[in-house]
Amino acid sequence: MKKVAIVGVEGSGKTVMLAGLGDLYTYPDDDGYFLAPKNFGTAAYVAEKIERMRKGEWPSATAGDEMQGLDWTLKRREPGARKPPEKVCEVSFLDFAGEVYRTAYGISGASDASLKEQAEELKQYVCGADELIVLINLRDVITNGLRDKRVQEAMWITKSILDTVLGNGAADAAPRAAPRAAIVLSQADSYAETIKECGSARGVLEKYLPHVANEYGWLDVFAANAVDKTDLDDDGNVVPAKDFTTQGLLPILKWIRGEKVGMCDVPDGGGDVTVVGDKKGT
Ligand SMILES: Nc1nc2c(ncn2[C@@H]2O[C@H](COP(=O)(O)OP(=O)(O)OP(=O)(O)O)[C@@H](O)[C@H]2O)c(=O)[nH]1
Ligand SMILES: [Mg+2]
Repeated sequence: MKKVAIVGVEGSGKTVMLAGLGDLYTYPDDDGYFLAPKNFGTAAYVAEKIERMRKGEWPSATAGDEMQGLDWTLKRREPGARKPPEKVCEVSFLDFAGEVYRTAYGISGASDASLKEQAEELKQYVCGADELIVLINLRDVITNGLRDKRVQEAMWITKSILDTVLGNGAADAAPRAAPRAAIVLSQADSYAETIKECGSARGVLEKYLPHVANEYGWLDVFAANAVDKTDLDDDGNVVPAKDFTTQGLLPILKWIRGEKVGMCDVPDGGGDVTVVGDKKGT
């Protein structure tokens, strides 16, 4: 079983992304890959969240005591072949509250015992993961700037988890081989123009988070978005458009399959900007 840890602070987009992945890969992609849920819990999680989004509502923020394991089998169906799909690997994810992540890797400890327990569980999950995807919602950085306290803390947590899992000299560094890791700029539809201006996801990281780019720019860096189309509701809030697709998550499973995504290897950030949909209220 390949364990993939997708981590990010509150509101970085974990829940929407995981539901979107399940939805996107219900049907085989161009290469025939799809995700078959291994249990009812996983299938129900995806169905409930996606149904809500189709009605123009985002899923609720994940509660502090809510930890949901999601298990899929990645399969490949050869188009037109009259034989069962080939099983590629099993993939498991964990959805959890960003608050737990903040407690596990942030600057302040938890006074709450159950939060502490959850944070330990998360650390163990991350420690045992084969692959790590760190979500950064750059919209907050672009909008509020690096002086914003929450932005600063989010970046500190990002550094802390990467140092821990990659074993950058920290005392509690992972005692085993470092997992494969990627930085994914989440909700990229909402700052697609900026990514285009900067030429690539790596370029936007270099511009807005130069210290993260300096230390971790050697990792795979790419952009993804769980919805490609949004609307404004009566109160002016951005909500998923009824006909949204989750195509903007294609790079994630590609990366998990071990393929190159976008222009990850181009140091000067050449052309391929893999952001699907870039308009609000369309
Ligand atoms: N435009 C756009 N907005 C998104 C996308 N994904 C998430 N959002 C927005 O970000 C909010 C938070 O997303 P969640 O998936 O709930 O975030 P989370 O990381 O699970 O947050 P916690 O459960 O609090 O840790 C959503 O309610 C949406 O407003 C996306 O792909 N595009
Ligand atoms: Mg959540």
